[in-house]
Amino acid sequence: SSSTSSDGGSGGSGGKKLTLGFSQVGSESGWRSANTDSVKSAAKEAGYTLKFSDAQQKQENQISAIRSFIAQKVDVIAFSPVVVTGWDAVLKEAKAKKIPVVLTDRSVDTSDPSLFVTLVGSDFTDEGRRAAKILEKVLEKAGHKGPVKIAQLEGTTGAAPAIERAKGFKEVMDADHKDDWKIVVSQTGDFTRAGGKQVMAAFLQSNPDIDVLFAHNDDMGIGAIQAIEAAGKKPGKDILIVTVDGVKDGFVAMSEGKINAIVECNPLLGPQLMEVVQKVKDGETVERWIKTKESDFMQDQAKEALPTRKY
Ligand code: GZL
Repeated sequence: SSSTSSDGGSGGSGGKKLTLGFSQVGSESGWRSANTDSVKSAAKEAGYTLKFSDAQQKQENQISAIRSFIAQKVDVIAFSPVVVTGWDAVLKEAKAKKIPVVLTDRSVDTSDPSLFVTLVGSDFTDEGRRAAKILEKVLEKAGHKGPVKIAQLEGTTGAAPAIERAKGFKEVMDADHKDDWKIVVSQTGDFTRAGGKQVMAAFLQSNPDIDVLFAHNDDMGIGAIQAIEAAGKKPGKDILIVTVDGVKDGFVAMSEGKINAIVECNPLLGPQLMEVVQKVKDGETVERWIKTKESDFMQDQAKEALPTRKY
């Protein structure tokens, strides 16, 4: 079953401490661990009582965690939905008990927009576009001429970042690279290192002449690097690699020349989340989408950036 923990805040500004129920996707990647740390430390800092549940990437665990937060009458429920569909019923139960819901990181597809107040998170479609744009720079720097055969390691099937990163990347491909870029193979690696390694090994069997790997997160890219090296090829040279996230291990791989560029996806959502949770509890209106700030990095920026990376 999923693990649930709760730690009392360090005493808020008088009055009843705000209690926040948070359902986290799991602990599948370096990004997720950094996101969890940010949520927990920001809740402590804000003096909130945090009830935290790790769903181990299973939607049913998130749904039962949300149900238990409702039963415990928490003030606000926040969660990062592992996939975009299947939330209406449980969110309607929260609405019936007048418990506001805040989404962080990933969004949901719902016919009833009143089921959540706001999303604190990145624009994944834009991350996909940025990945394609930075790939143009990587190809130019590598002096690549002619057609480009691309392998894509997709995130968790049905998850917003997987759907939207693929969509944004394809938008740029269709607009600017109809004649020279082709995604020859694409499959989910479930955002994990093991998944990236396993699927990349299979890609190399069926498509030994891949020029580029676009991985939806650093962890799958790092797993893929192991498979590429096992196949006797040089990651970052024989196969150019672009990933998303910007976790420390991604920057290390980039400083070693094994990843060519990284599109940052900021996991440090804790402070923004706590700020919006207080406003929501106080009945203030908040923006529908509170976007995180993030940038992109080429390989030659890795060494200099590493010491100041916060996650
Ligand atoms: C993106 C987040 C994704 C990361 C992965 O905001 O949902 O999930 O890109 C993580 O590393 O597993």
